[in-house]
Amino acid sequence: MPVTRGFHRRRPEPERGRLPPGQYDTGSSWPVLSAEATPHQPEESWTFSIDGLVESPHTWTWQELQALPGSTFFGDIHCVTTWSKLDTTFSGVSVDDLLAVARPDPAAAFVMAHSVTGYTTNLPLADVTGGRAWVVWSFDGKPLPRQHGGPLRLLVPHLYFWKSAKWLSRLELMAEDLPGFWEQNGYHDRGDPWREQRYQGDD
Ligand SMILES: Nc1nc2c(c(=O)[nH]1)N[C@H]1C(S)=C(S)[C@@H](COP(=O)(O)O)O[C@H]1N2
Ligand SMILES: [Mo]
Repeated sequence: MPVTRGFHRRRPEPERGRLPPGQYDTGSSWPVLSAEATPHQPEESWTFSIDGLVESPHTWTWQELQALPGSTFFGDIHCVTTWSKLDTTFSGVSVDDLLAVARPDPAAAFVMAHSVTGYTTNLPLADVTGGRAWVVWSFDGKPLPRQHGGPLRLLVPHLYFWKSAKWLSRLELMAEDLPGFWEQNGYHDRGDPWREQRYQGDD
């Protein structure tokens, strides 16, 4: 029963409740999980676009992104392979601010995030709005390392980390849900770590 859960159990680690079910704290390490080779396109030629079902498709250059009002996330990230990393700090711009420029069509309900490498991942539009998603280029105040998605990655920390596409080039707004790379390979469409939505068929 949820009400009595933990009542008879000792909880030595004070922060235990911060870990979603089945996750462990990876501490100061940060595993690299990449399906592709790390791309090395320079920042100066990087562009990021929002297109698809929007009123005003828009492409930002690297310099234009840096000039936007900044936004910082401080909190935890959770990989489906069961590591979580606590107290991370990522900075960039909030997806809300980018969408305010592109103006989603009322029919838009899903997003496909595209990496320059061809990696894709799908998300409900509602999961990248409301101050819960960022396009980031710095970690702990330093440029985001290449192997972790630098120069630019998506950050959607309330979902499993495969939704946070590295080397982000594009958010495509869609009316219908289409599976991205891992979702076509058996992973869950939404991927909420607190509900342990790891694989297709999980709740
Ligand atoms: N382009 C791209 N983005 C990606 C991935 C990938 O393989 N390619 N892996 C995803 C997965 S499964 C995780 S857990 C995180 C890993 O990010 P990290 O390598 O910075 O820890 O990136 C996600 N974004
Ligand atoms: Mo992952």
